[in-house]
Amino acid sequence: MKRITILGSTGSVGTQALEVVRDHPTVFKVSVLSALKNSALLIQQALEFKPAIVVICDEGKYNEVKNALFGLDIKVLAGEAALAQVAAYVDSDVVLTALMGSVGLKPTIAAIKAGKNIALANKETLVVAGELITQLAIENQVKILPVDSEHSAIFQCLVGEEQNEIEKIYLTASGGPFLGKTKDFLSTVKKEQALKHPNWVMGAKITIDSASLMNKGLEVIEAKWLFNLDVDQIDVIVHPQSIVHSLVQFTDGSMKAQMGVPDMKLPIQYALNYPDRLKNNFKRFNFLEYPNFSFLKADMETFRNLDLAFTSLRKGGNMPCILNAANEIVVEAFLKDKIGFLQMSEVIEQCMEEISFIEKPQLSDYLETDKHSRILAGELVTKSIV
Ligand code: MN3
Repeated sequence: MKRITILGSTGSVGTQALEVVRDHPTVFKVSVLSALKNSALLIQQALEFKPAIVVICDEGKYNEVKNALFGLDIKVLAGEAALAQVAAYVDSDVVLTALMGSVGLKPTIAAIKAGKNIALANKETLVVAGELITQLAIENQVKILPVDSEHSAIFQCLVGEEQNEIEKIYLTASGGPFLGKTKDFLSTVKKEQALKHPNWVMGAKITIDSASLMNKGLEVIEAKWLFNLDVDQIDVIVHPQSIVHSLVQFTDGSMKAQMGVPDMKLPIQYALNYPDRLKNNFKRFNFLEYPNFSFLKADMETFRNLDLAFTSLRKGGNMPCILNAANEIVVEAFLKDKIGFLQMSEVIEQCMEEISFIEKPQLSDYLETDKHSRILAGELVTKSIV
């Protein structure tokens, strides 16, 4: 049995991971579950999956969870700090980090130090501190197994290719709901339009990131660290059908792609049970439903976030951390109608210009950078007029 810790079990990836566990009761066992504030769902999940520990980050809901699970052999903890503690829980083999945003950093570090393999769904962790995390994983001999569909695709293409060099990777992007739109159009869009993703059902933050192409930008940075690449070895190609999940090109020009119907449960299942594949009844691809595949250049002039992400990666140091923190603030502001769609890029760019650059950051530098960028981005949002 693989014993699994799910940090962020009530979110989109978390709930889908539990569906995978439910379908394979002889393969997986849940050790730890954690939720930000959805206590009702956390209680329901705890009653069904009987983990040893649950964490509710919102401390105001501790009593509710504690009372609901009274008499059961389930330890209840509260507060964000408890995440790092449970990430190192001894009776667990894999930690699925399905948290939203840079809050995933500390628990991921704790899990790696405790020798746990990481099923990484929280891309912000690698965006903020990719160098530190990958180095730590090597030192502690743990695997970082990507859950992000594009990175899972690359990871699957690389199985059996350990001795072969990668020339280039292509990350595919659906283009999101605003594919082909102009800046004029984007200047007036509202959250309701941005939240309608054509192919994937995901949480609000990542859906907005997909609409602005920031999600692809974060994925470029994630790919750099996961696969130890130079920025020039990473390319983004728009593929609106979202069937080719990404491609690897080797030094002989040969390319491998991983394909499938868009369903996050597939990369989740692959990461949780790596290296073995599991039978399932997920929808199968049908060629007749897709007579044409298309591939287009990503429009980085209209969707500036992707360009900003490449710029931050070229600059290195704490620059991706600044980009990520500012982005978390502007997405939250956009979801509250406090800022326009295009202004999100403007605030991020200004933060990248104004926050002090640190070439070789330590963990404390990342945490400080994250904090300062959030404060500055918040001030810029307040000053902006929608
Ligand atoms: Mn993705």
